[in-house]
Amino acid sequence: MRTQVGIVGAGPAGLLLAHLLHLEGIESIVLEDRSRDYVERRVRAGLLEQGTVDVLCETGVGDRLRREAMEHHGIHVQFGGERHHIPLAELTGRAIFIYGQQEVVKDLIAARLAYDGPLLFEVDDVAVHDIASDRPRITFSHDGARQALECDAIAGCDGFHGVCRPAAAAARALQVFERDHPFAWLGVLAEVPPSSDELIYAHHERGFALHSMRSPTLSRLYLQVEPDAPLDQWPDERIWEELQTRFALEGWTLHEGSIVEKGVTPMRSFVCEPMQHGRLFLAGDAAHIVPPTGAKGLNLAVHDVCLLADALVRWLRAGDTGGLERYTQDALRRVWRAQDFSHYMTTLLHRLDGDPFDDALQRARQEYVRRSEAARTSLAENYVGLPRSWG
Ligand code: RFL
Ligand code: PHB
Repeated sequence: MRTQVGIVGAGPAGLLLAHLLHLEGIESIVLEDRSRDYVERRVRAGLLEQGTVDVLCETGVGDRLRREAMEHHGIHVQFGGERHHIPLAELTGRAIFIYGQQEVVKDLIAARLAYDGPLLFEVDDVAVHDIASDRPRITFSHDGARQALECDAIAGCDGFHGVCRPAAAAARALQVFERDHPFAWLGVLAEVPPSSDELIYAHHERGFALHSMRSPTLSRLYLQVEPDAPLDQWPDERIWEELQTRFALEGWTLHEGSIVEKGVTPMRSFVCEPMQHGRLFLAGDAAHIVPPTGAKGLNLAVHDVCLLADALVRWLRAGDTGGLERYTQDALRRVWRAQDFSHYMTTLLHRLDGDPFDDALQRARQEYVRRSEAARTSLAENYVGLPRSWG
């Protein structure tokens, strides 16, 4: 088997890359180790930046998104027993959109299959070879048969636990920048209309809580919990009780409903540099992870593959290697801005259990957000996402 670009992983990064390449007449094959049903049901991100929505709409995969996404012009942050509104659109001229990651994935899979683009689910034992040569290969098993796929380039879009970053690291020294946060998020999906028309990020002495949503009838809620918190310690009643405590505000009610999905996510900040070796290019969570407090991971994955698609097209069409050579540098500019912002939001709003100095800094930062329009504008500018002019 042969193709121009072999893509490992059918998450948002891999599927969008395949789509962008197809629009430019470049062939690719996408290999995914899970089933279609699994990737279409996996509940993860929910918040898309305006720039992400623009990319999906401009490339013809935004029809359902345009109809179903919920456009928000602000968020609430709560601390010290008070709730403060951050009017994102007024401060930045841009909005944010609520539309589940699995809906983006469904739309991209449907688009891929509509033009018979190769997309293989349930592949096993994926490995990449000869990445420093001009004939890199991917080997894998599918339907019981071992296959080899020869490519011009390989895109490692296989998420944080994939095989591509370790393959790059085995071939060259990758520098890793990492911070583990001493807590996790318990996320639930509940069949109850959202109790607020905009997201609420709450800091409470018992820990952080986030109120988000998926639709007019589905709420998405998160609680800061101990890392590796076993789910059986979190029966539904305990979750609602804890949410009620952390969001409590006079004159406001958190509506409860039946919990239909539950999961625990560790909080991690991670970047590997460079994001490439030879003909292997990493994109999205395969190269970097941010804590979800800033809602940046999926948006960064989209930005990476826009850069990568453009660079691959120029190389495969005209032999111009400039974009590929600059890929890491161009992608990391936005990645590090998002790392800083996600770290800021995380330490602004979580229970830190740190030393008194950290707690005092946190209070000073919250006070600054409460009192200064400049602080709120900075938060808003980062939250809605940097404009395209940032590169
Ligand atoms: P993904 O989505 O992990 O996709 C990688 C795909 O590769 C497959 N795979 C392999 N396939 C073949 N061979 C192998 N050896 C393979 N190993 C793995 C996997 O099955 C999978 O299908 O990475 P990608 O495409 O880079 O996308 C990144 C996003 O998924 C991630 O950044 C976001 O979900 C992060 N995130 C958020 N991002 C936002 O922009 N806004 C948000 O509101 C937001 N909220 C969140 C989030 C992530 C969360 N969790 C669960 C981590 C909220 C949560 C709770
Ligand atoms: C979500 O809706 O899943 C969501 C929203 C905002 C975040 C993280 C997750 O910061």
